[in-house]
Amino acid sequence: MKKLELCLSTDDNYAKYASTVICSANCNKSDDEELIFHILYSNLTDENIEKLASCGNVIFHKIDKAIFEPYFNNGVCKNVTIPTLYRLMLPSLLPNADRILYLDCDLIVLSSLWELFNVDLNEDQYAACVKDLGSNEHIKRMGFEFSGDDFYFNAGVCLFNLKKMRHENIQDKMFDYLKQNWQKLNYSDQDVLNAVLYRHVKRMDKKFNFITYNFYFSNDINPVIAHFAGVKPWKVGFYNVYREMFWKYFLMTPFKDDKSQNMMKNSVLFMHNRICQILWYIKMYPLFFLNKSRISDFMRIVRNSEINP
Ligand SMILES: [Mn+2]
Repeated sequence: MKKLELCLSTDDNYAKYASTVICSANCNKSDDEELIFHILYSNLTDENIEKLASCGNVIFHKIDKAIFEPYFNNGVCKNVTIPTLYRLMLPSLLPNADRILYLDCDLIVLSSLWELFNVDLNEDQYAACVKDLGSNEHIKRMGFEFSGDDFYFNAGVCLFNLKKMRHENIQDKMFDYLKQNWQKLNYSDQDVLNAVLYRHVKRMDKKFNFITYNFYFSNDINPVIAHFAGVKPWKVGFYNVYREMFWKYFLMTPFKDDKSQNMMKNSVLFMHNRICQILWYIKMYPLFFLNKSRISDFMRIVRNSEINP
């Protein structure tokens, strides 16, 4: 049995989406894989804990929110909620784990994670991640020196080499950086991780952290992880074809009944949404109907979103 240790951070608002990540990963893992989910939280209701626990092999780690509260004054750590910062504590929190795969709660897992989890890391690599959109702008903004293949990564999917991070006290370095720079960080802990791990990260293929917005600009992508960075599939006006794929997995969770926005159950809204997705695609890529491979990609995702009764 291959054992994979994964980590999510959540609060009550995101519990249903954390649950969607877990159910999608369990649904698409290989038979010889065992997934263990570490959940970092500071506040979860008993009901949400019970629901999350029922999704699979889940271990809960309660974090003292007060550790991070000083960095949230004046809304400076904007765009994120406090739980995303809990991952900075992973090296000390999981002293027995050599590596862990951190996943955001705004994504779905579409096939086995083993290739990512088990990737070879060099002596000097603390993590394995996917280059972010606008990597060069991020590097400029952060004031990093740049040469060759250096990149700023998207921290929504991170394989952390915890053993090496512990060995070199990376957790202390990240907290030092956070303490000194929190007032000027645009992307909070993602900036912290990039600043401390820069040039010590293995660059992974974008299929391991496929930003769904990229769908309009890519051919033949078969993501292992589809990441809804930016606009979320549970928001009105999200017209990406991966939306129904998200709802397919959401409906496998114990939260399936508490979502009034669920358009999968309303055929008029469902059709409206599909038409908007095509119109939006044409807006982003006017040659859509002239490109057979784009159409077949689109149809493949539509087919894979079907819910088996
Ligand atoms: Mn995200």
